Amino acid sequence: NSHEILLSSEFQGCKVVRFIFEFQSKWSLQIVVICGWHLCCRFKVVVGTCFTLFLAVAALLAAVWIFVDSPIEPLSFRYPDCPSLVGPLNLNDKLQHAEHLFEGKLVGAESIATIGDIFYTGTADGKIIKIDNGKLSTIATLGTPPCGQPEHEPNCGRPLGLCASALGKLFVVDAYLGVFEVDPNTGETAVLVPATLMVEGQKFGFLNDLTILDNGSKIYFTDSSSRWQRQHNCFLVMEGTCDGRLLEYDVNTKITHVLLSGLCFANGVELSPAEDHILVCETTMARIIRYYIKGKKKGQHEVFAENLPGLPDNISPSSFGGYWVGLATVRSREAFSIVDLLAPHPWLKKLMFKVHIQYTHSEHKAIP
Ligand SMILES: [Ca+2]
Repeated sequence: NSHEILLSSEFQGCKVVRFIFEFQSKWSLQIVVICGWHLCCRFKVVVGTCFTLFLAVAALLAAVWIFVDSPIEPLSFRYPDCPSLVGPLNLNDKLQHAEHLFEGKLVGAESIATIGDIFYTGTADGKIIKIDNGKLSTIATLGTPPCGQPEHEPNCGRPLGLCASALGKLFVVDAYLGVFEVDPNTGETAVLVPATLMVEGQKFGFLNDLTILDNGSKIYFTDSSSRWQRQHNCFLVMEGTCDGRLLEYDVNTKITHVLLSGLCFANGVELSPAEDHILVCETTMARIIRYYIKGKKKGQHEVFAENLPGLPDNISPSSFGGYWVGLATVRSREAFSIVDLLAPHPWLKKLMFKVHIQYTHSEHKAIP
């Protein structure tokens, strides 16, 4: 793959520019653009050059559009108008003053579980880390090395969601490998739901987060998509695929059921304090869904919070009776929001991703 722009040359005051583009090592395209004498006279050389460049870029984009396959098949949708960052959403700098713990030592820590005063988290290099009295130690790894690069993730594993039960057991969902119970002291691991399991006819692609009943009898977890893996989370958001699921694993029967399907990037999941419903962050749609597991509405779901000022990731209960929700990007009326701009224009998203893969020479494919 190569792309080359041969420099322009002057000919009687006119610009002659030749562009050569090669696509996928199969096709090449040559464009010779001549800014004619009369054009030079009327708009001067600088305008002529701009026009030439505009033509060249347009031709290049047209060639990319024709010859490069799009890795995504985006859907068209619209968000509600972005919320205004006023009142409780007023910008502040509180997080800028947060203390940075273990800087550079915990790369990609996504979720935190606590048992007593001990913290547990999972890192980008596939480790489950114990943080005891300020000391870090690796208690378990779920996959096999090498680790550390995005392309290693499918084998190395990426422990994304961690949750401790009231009985002091530690549970981990790995984006690529499945749902595990991990002994918080010895690090011994046992797989509860392998990622290879097909549940109700659909495979797992991107396991994300989990929560567990206080009595430890049921684990609720999310699969963000069966089409895109974690390393392609950006592709999942941009495509707008809605094949995410909320699932329930019965610890006693060892059976996994689907509670909710058709979610657009199912992400963080959390039980309510009364354990009568579950909240699921639907990242792509900037909203949170409530699914009832008890009471009159058992089995039903509804929107709990919508048009969030960003795309929600994980969710945890706060000590005030509400929830903390991490937002992966900002959506606001006061600033430019790329996800809102692109959502109704699938062709524009396709073009961007075609250019991206053409210029990075990267292989990004959905799960077959
Ligand atoms: Ca997450």
